[in-house]
Amino acid sequence: AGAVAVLNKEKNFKDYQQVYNAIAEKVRDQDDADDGAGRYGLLTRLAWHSSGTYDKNTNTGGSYNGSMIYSPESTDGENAGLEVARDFLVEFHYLFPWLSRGDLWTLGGVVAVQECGGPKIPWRPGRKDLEDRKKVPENGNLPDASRDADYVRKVFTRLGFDERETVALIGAHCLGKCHTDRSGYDGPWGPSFNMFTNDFYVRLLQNWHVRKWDGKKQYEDDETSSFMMLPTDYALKEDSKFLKYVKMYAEDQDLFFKDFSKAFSALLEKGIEYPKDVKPFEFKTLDEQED
Ligand code: DDH
Repeated sequence: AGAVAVLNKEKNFKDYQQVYNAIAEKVRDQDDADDGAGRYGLLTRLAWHSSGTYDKNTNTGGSYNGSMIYSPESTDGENAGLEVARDFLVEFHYLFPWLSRGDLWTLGGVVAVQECGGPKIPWRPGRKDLEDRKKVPENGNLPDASRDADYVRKVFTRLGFDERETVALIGAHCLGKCHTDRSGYDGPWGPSFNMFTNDFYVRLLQNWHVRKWDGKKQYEDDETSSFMMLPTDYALKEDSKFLKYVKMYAEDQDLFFKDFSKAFSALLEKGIEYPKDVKPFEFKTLDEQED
C-alpha cells in the first residue's frame, strides 16, 4: 500500500497560511545570505531532494516520511549542504508542533518559489513522520550532475515525469548556486539567482565552454565567464527532444511558470495517496497580504 495522507481536521487554510508567513518572514530577513542568493535556492532544493527519492516502480521514497534526517539518506553526498536548510526550518517544528517534517520541508519549497516571484504552487498537507526505519530510502536515487541526457531521462522517468516536465523542473536552476564545499561545483547559473524566472533556458541557449579549473567538469559562459552550467544542464541542449522544450520555455516565461507549477506540485506529492476531494491550498505571498 502507498502512503496515505493523514489530514488534521483541526487545522484549516488559515493555519497553514500562518506557517507559510512565518517561514516567508524568516526568508525575507535572510535575503542577503549566501552572497545575495538568500534562502530561495536552498529551500527549493530541500523540497526537491526530500521528494526526489521517489521510485514509481516500487512506490517507495518521496517526501511523505521526512526521512532525510536518518542515515543513509542524511549522509547521501547529493544531500550535502541541506543540513543548512533543515536547520533553517527547525524552529518551525517547535512553533508548529502539529506539522510533520515532510509537510514543513515541502512547504518551505513553496514559500521559496512564490516569495521570489515564481508561480503559485498548489500544496496539500498530510505527510507523516517516519515510523518504520525500513522506509528510509537507499542512496542513489538523486541525480548525479556529471552524467548525460539519457541518464537524466532515466531518473525522471523513474520519478514518473515525461520529457517536458523534466525540462520544466530543471528550470529551478534559475535559483541559488553551487557550493564547492557541498557538491564540488561552483557558482550561480545566472545573475538573477534570487528571482524565479525563465533565465536558465535563455542562458543555456547562449555559448558555453568547459571551465578550466581544478574542480569537477562544469561549463562557463563565453561572454562573462561568471556563470555556470552542470553537465546534466548542458545535456538538455545536446539532446534534441529536451532542446525543443528548452527553446519553448526560453521564449515563453508564462508557459514555463504554468508547467513548472504543475510539475513541482506533483513532485512534492510523489508517493502520497490523498482521500478523494482534498483540494490543494494556494497560499498568498507576503506582498499580496500587505496590499
Ligand atoms: Fe539541482 N543542483 N539538480 N535541481 N538545484 C544543485 C543546486 C540546486 C542537480 C544537481 C545540482 C534539480 C535538478 C538537478 C536546485 C533545484 C533543482 C547543485 C549544487 C547540484 C550539483 C548544490 C550545491 O553545491 O549547493 C542535478 C544533477 C539535477 C538533475 O535533474 C539532473 C531540480 C529538478 C530542481 C528543482 O527544484 C525542481 C536548486 C534550487 C539549487 C540551488 C541550491 C542552493 O543552495 O542555492
